Amino acid sequence: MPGAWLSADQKDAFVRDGFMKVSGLVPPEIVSSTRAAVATELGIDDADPATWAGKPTTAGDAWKVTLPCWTPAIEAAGRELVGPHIASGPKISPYLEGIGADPWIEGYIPVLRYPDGGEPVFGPVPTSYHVDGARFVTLWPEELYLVVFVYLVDVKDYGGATVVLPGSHRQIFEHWVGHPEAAETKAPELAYRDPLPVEGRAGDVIFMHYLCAHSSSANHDRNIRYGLNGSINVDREHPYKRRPGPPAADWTPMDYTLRTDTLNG
Ligand SMILES: O=C(O)CCC(=O)C(=O)O
Repeated sequence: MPGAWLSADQKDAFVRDGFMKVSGLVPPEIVSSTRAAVATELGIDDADPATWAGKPTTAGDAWKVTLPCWTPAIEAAGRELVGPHIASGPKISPYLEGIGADPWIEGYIPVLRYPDGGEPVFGPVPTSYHVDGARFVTLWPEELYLVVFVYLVDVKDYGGATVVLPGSHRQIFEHWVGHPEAAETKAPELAYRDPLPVEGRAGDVIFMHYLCAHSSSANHDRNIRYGLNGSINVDREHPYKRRPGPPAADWTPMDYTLRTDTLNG
């Protein structure tokens, strides 16, 4: 049923802030079995820090155990943000491509933040932010629509939360629209709103606009922050169509974020 997964407030938040968090898209038993499967793949015992030493932060090889977390509800919620046409099946992981591995994956790349020690307080505030882009960063959505980041454990603001710059998607769009060749992974230096560490519960899903600047952050909790990085991609058979002029009744939240009628000049 259209509109079944996201509230009007969540869609408004996506348009305004460039990200929002949704609960209930992945069944709890799948969240915990996937966390356990990622740990097993990496030879990690959550109760034994000695087994964490030397383990990767970005665990590309472990993508195979993540597919159960790619649920129909996640795709349905994604369609509510970008419209009916999204890519299905295997996707190219820019991360795996970048390290010269077989880049085709289904599901997600696990991203772990190991405890850094220190007081249970958020900080240091990241100083460098990026947009994921896919294989190349583009002003208009050519490959990537949404970053889909799933927490597999409860995450406090100080516990390795993903940090976003609210509103950056629109600022970056406006900044690059006059010179799209400038688009790159590193977020441009602009007067952003304050960085926001996104707290969440196990199973929460953060949907980020493809131009939403974000960063990882230090983990001052005692447990490993398990996250999954996936994406909703453009269906090549149905490329994104730009929407000129003022909003129309059939505009998606994504269309609103890319409106051009309010641009200065
Ligand atoms: O680990 C995180 O919280 C964010 C990771 C990140 O920046 C990314 O996956 O692009």
